[in-house]
Amino acid sequence: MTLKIYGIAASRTSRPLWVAEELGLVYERIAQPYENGATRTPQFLALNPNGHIPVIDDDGVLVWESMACALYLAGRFPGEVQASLGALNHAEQADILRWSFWVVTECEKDALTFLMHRVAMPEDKRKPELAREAERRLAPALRVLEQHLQTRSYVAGERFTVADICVASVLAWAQRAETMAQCPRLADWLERCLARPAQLQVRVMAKNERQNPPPPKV
Ligand SMILES: N[C@@H](CCC(=O)N[C@@H](CS)C(=O)NCC(=O)O)C(=O)O
Repeated sequence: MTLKIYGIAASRTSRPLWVAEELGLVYERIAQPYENGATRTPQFLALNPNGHIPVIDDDGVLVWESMACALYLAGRFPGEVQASLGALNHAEQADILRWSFWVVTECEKDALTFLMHRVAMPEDKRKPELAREAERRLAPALRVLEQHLQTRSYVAGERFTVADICVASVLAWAQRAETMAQCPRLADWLERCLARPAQLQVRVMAKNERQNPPPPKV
């Protein structure tokens, strides 16, 4: 059965989609929106009882939580050795795990608040003080990654891996934070990640869906 990825691209579904596009996987994309309770139907809750996208259905193996989805696909479809997004040894595995968990626990909430209140919401709804506070809390974490990248080109070493996808997909929300300008290695790494053809492909999907919003599927 074909691998299924549920979720619109302009959401955390972009994480497993980015992995799938990098690996050239054959998959069916079910562009399930999430607004207006679309993920709270009994049918959708049977896929993910939390009522969130993304969800992956790999021949009956259901995976939710976007980072778990990304890590799952990278491990499940290792591809050619050099093109593999997953770990090739235990040291890489350690980096992939710790940085993926790190970005969710140390950065995601503040990066999202920053994005919403500095960039994404209509100006009259933004609360600049929330963006400032989020940016202030985010700064030490960004410096930690800046330090890590002093001696390597990618999060887990010299090879682009799923760790870069997990971390970049969150830090892209904070790309306009002032601390980025003080973290040249981090800014350069983020730019390289976001310029990858697979990531551009996901952004095209998101743009198309913004122009033609898909109806709920499940
Ligand atoms: N921690 C979860 C969060 C998922 C999440 O909040 N997804 C949003 C879209 S980005 C959603 O489905 N919201 C709809 C809802 O909660 O009703 C993950 O990373 O997958």
